[in-house]
Amino acid sequence: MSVSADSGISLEELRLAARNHAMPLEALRWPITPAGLHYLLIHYDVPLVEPGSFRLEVGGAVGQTLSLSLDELRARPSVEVAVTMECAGNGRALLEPRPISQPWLTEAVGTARWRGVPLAALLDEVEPAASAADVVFGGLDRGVEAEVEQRYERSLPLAEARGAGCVLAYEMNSAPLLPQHGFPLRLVVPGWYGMTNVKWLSSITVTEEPFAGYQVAHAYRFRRSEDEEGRPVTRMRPRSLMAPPGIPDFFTRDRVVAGGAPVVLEGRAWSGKAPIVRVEVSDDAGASWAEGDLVHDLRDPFAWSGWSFRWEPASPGPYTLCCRATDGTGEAQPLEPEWNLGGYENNAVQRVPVVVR
Ligand SMILES: Nc1nc2c(c(=O)[nH]1)N[C@H]1C(S)=C(S)[C@@H](COP(=O)(O)O)O[C@H]1N2
Ligand SMILES: [Mo]
Repeated sequence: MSVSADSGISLEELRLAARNHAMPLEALRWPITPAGLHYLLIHYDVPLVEPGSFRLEVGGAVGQTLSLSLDELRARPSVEVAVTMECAGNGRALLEPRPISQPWLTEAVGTARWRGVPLAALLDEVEPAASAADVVFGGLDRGVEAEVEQRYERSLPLAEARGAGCVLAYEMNSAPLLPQHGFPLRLVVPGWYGMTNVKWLSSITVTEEPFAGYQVAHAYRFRRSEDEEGRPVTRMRPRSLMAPPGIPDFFTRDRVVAGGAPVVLEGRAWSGKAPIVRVEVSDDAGASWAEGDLVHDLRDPFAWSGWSFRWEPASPGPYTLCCRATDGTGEAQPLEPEWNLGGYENNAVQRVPVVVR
C-alpha cells in the first residue's frame, strides 16, 4: 500500500501520526493484541492522574448520585470481555481528496481483554429519571477543536448505555490500564467505533435533553458537506485485514513471497453489528473471489474472528491480494470507500501488493 510522493502529508499530520500509532499488521497473528501493539488515538494530551485521589462522579437526572474511588470500583463485581476496537477514522488517508486529520491507513484497530464494572448495574443503582434521554461520559483531558475549548465527552442514549454490554474498565489484558489507554478508568462500548470508548473517565451524567457536545453534534458525523447535518457514526462496519505474507521491502513495505509451495494467508475480521459469517480472498485485485476458513477463536461477540486461506499462486510475478468480510446482517465490505468530510467508516477492501518469486 504505497502512498504517492505527491500526497502532501503535512508536518501537522505527521506529528499526529507519530503520537497516535497504528497496530503493525503482523500483530493480527495474536488473537489478543499485546497492549503495546494496540493502536492509540489521543485527541489532546495524556493526563497525569493521581490514582489515590481519583473519583468517578455519577449524577445528573438520577435519584441518587455516586462518587466512587478506584478501590471502591475495584471492590465491585467485575466482568472481563474481549473487544475489538477500531478508530472511526481508520482508512481516512486512503480517501481522495484526503480529509485532513489523523492520517490513518488501515491499521487503527486492536483487540484487548477489558476488565471492569458493568455499566448497566451502576446505572440501575443511581435510578435514572423517567425523563432521562442520554448518558454523557466525560474524560479528564481538555483541548481545543475547531476553536471550541472542551473536555473530551461522548454520549450514548440511555437504552444503549444500559443494553450494549458497556464496561467501566480498569484493566487491559490483566494489567492496570496504561496511561495512554485511559488510566485509571475508561468506558468500553462493545461494537462501537473507538471514539465512544472514553478514556480517563471521571464523570457519568444522565441528561434529560439529548447531549449536543462537540464530539457528538459536530465531530463523528457522516456527512458530505459542512452544511449537512449528517448522521452520527456509531457501530463498526464489517472489515477484514490480512497479516502481511512473506517479507517486506524496508521502504515501500511491499511483500515478497517465496513461490513453488502454497502460501497460507491469514488475518482477522470484525463487525460491530453482527458476527462475521464469511471472509473471501482475491488474488486479482477483486475480480474473482474464493471463500476462506473462519475460526471464531475468541467467544465474545464483539471480538474479531480469525480467517485463513490456502493460496496457490498460478505463477511467479506481481499480485494484488484482497480480503472481504460479510457480517450476519448481510453487509459486506465495498470495493471502493464512500467519501465523507471526516473520513469515517472507510471499510473498503484492503489491497496488498505481493510479488511471488
Ligand atoms: N478521553 C478521551 N477518550 C478517548 C479519546 C480521547 O482523545 N480522549 N480518543 C477516542 C478515540 S477517537 C479512539 S479511536 C479511542 C482509542 O482508544 P485507544 O487509544 O485505547 O486505542 O479512544 C477514544 N477515547
Ligand atoms: Mo478514533
